[in-house]
Amino acid sequence: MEALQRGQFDISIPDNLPDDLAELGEALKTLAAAMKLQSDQAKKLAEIRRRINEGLLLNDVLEQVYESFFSLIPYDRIGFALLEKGRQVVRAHWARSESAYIELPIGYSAELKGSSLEDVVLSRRPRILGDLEAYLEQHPESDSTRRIVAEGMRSSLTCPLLVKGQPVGFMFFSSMRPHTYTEDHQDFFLQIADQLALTLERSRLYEDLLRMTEDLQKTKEALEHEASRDSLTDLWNRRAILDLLQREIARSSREERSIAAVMIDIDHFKRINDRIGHLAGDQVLLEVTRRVGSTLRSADIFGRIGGEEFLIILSPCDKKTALEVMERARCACAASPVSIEERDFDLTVSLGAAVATGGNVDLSTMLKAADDALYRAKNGGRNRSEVVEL
Ligand code: GH3
Ligand code: MG
Ligand code: MG
Repeated sequence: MEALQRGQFDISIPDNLPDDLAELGEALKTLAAAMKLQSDQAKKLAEIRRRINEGLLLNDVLEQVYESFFSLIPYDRIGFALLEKGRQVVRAHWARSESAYIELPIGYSAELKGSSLEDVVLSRRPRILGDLEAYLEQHPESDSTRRIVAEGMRSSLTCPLLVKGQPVGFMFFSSMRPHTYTEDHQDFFLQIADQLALTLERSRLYEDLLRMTEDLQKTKEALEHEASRDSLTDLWNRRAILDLLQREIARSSREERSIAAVMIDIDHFKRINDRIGHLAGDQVLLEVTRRVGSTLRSADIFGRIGGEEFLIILSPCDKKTALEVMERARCACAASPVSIEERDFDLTVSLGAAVATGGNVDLSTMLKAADDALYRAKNGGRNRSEVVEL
């Protein structure tokens, strides 16, 4: 009795006791065996509770279920399905099986109404099917049973998952042997059902939240992209490129680096527009974007500040480098005519740059200087590069 109180269930009874004491001894041994079974099951349940509680992601929780339930409920396959669309549809969400193939795949869905699962929902009790082949003969319309039988399963225990009394889904235990499940298995499941349902629901909500956060992030990035990009060329738009220039000016004066702002303007663009129309003019703008872009490095910042005017920010960049970059861009544009609707058009651009090497410049000084340089390039005959040093 003392040993039993200490939780030691392997008790020994001395031999050669008087009959009545020997009878009591046998009774104590039976009691000890029953207590040991109960204690083992309580430990296993506690272990399962601990393990399913650890998972935050649905799949982790389900993996834990697959790994740990076996000690209490035998199975060759576990499936998990969620009720969707106002509880009208059951959708297979997860499955693990010892069988070589899965006939009832994840994503498989069926109407709850009229299915045998509806009874499980209504009774709110786990249901045992001891012989799935016999069940299929009686219910040939049950597609899910047909699939499970094709996977080699012969008996099943279907458990409803309830949160605050409302069904949220099902856990399916299946065995390759018929008549695997008993009332004990039903009872084991019921002991853990509430917590399991809550944990699964919690992780499902958590995953919904993760997905929503991800979607929001993507929408935010798309909006930011849209707000800062030029819709025709996908270059930085006027607002963005001027913001970037402001930031780069501040940074270069902090780090005592040189910086160049290069303005590019297409020569006689009005003529192109007048001759071939506005839409074809847009093609020319795209061609200039491609040609100039192909001469730049990834660190160079390229934007469109107006109709046929572009801006490039280079940093660090002295006068010599600025001129090299400008000439490369100019030559790329003038290299060959642009052909639109089977007609060739000569394409040239004029470039004007402001280069600041000593710091202490501001945005408007820089833009004004670049504009002056561009004006000189136009006046000097176009298809030229001019640089103003600040
Ligand atoms: P230059 O710069 O050599 O002095 O002559 P230009 O003809 O290019 O100069 P101007 O700035 O007078 O004309 C620019 C023209 O660009 C005016 C307008 O018709 C056209 N333009 C402005 N924005 C767009 C646009 O988004 N698409 C098209 N197709 N044309 C545009
Ligand atoms: Mg212009
Ligand atoms: Mg122009």
